[in-house]
Amino acid sequence: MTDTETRRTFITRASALSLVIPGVGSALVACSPRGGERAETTAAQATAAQATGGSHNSDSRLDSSVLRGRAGAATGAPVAGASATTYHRVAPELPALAPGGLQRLSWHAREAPVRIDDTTVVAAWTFEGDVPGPIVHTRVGDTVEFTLTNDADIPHSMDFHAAQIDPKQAFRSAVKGQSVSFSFKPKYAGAFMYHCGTAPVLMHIGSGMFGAIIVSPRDALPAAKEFVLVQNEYYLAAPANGVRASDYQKMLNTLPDIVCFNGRPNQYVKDPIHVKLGDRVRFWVVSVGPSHPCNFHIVGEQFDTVYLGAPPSNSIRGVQTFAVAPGGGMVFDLVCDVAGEFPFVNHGFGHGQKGAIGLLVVES
Ligand SMILES: [Cu+2]
Repeated sequence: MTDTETRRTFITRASALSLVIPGVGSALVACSPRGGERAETTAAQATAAQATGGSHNSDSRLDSSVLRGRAGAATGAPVAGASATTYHRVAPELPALAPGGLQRLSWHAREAPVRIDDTTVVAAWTFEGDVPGPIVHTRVGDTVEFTLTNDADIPHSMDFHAAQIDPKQAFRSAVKGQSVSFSFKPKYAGAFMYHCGTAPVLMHIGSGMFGAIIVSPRDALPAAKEFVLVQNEYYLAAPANGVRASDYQKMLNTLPDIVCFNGRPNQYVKDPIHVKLGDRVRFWVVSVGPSHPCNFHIVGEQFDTVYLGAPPSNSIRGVQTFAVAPGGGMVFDLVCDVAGEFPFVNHGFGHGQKGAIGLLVVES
């Protein structure tokens, strides 16, 4: 066995070990206000629903804190046949900009089984059926027109960190069958998080409702091979019918079972990212948490430039490791002038060991 194979085997085994931690409770099906005809929710409707539901909601107008008092219960419901869900690698490449300066997005919030490795299917709450949700790529000053339709039994919402907008209106929750629409023009460039903002936010992010919106500056950055890495944590209950629900008590305790990039532990160790010698490589790194940072580091390399916010401003040079706070994003450039296999890791190694690691292969 080569050194590389040994390292990959160790990493995979170490990650697999983290999956046997026993979970708490079994699946829970949350009750919630039921939506009627598909319709735009209004603030009045939402407020009325909140009043009748008697639920607290700090930053949106409906919530799922109907779960209050059931701490320790797992969230999400096992889905029939979910264990047959197939695995797919999440493409890390930054997608092209939408033409014409307009990005129209019509997404659905729904529950879905997501296979994150050979042994684990998560009963996830999702945007568009996957974890993370789709990568959005826009540009400073362009327009994002967004509609979220909720197909799920509990309320959900959307909070774009790239927007400056009244959150009580735009980020309000929709009940089943209803939609919320809003638009915005990003003011700053950067790697931004999006997530469901329905309370308790911890539960909605922890169950899979997150992703990245990448905002490029008007004046292009140096040409690069560009990739997006979204780091998240999973807090999972014991398997039931081949599926693992999320465990809210574990989320509160902030001791994750898995920490990973783009929703799958070790996926870029199994199937690395390839670039060519001489390439400039740009990682747009978003740490969605819900509770831990990504201490981003590339073994055997140094970052030529790290943009702390709004590239091309706020840059620092010659960096080994930089922490991306939960709820934050940064841009990491390196120039690949050495060939080889370079592990990119969360250098908080308790979390790197749980799956937040991948390989960048620089081909000569
Ligand atoms: Cu949600």
